[in-house]
Amino acid sequence: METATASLIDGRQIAATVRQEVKASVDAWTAKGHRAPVLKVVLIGGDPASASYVRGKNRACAEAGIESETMTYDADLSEADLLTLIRDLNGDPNVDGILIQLPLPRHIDEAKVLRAISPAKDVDCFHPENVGNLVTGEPGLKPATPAGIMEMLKRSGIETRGATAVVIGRSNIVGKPMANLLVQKGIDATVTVCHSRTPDLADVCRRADILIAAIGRAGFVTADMVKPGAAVIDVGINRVEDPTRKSGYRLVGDVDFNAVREVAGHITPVPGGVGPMTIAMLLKNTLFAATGSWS
Ligand code: BQF
Repeated sequence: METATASLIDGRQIAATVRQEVKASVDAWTAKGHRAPVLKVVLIGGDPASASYVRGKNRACAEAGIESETMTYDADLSEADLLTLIRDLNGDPNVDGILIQLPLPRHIDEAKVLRAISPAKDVDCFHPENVGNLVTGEPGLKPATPAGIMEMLKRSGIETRGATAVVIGRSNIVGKPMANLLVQKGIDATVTVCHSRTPDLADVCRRADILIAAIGRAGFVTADMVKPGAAVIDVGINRVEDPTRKSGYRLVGDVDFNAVREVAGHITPVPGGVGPMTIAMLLKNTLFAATGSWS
């Protein structure tokens, strides 16, 4: 039997549109005589993936007219010195946004560091005050990956109202804030959060009109876990060995893409899906931190 293939949600394309919109807003802001928005990125240690993410963020900022400066430190930077640096950036009126690139070295207490960032400059939205505002539905900064997914759903015409949404993964960065955004008034999805201890996970997933995979395991979501016609959003970025690539690896998501695309109605690719939206929403958050407006 012939089966329809899912339509691809092109994250690169949607992100490019968002980035253009941010650029237009930045241009309007500076045309009124304000300085350009300024983002400070703190990169600690030599993790190549982190360095590459930071380069991507800096490039995206430059294209949108946002000034970004990366402050690079050795992995042995002390927690006390990092806290001092954050306090200096908090008090600097020429800094709008502060981003501490994660993960941090093991000797640094991540929660303590993220609490030290001024909520008004917290463009990753990890400060408890911003997390609280997200949960209660107050306006403000939103975590970039879940906000990017909301933007993708909206701009792809995927109905959330009355939809059953299943989020696989309960991280503070993706799963928990994602579930909170989906249940907000006006979005109106009915949300289930699954994790490694969830019984009958496949059965739960099969009820989803919107299935969000943020597990961190390559190809975890298989075709039998997907309701026909569902929108499948793949947050995973996993390295798998691939001797045909000159790097020796390729990136795959948490979804078995080739099998699931035969069942789903909409699907995001990896790369080129959620990842570019994360960067676009970081720009949007920096615009908001600088101007107090989303546009
Ligand atoms: C794409 C991240 C895990 C741990 C720390 C575009 C990004 C990724 C993929 C990117 C991520 C993941 C970032 C693509 C930022 C997303 O084309 O598919 C962009 O730069 N990301 C990060 O800063 O830290 C992480 C994932």
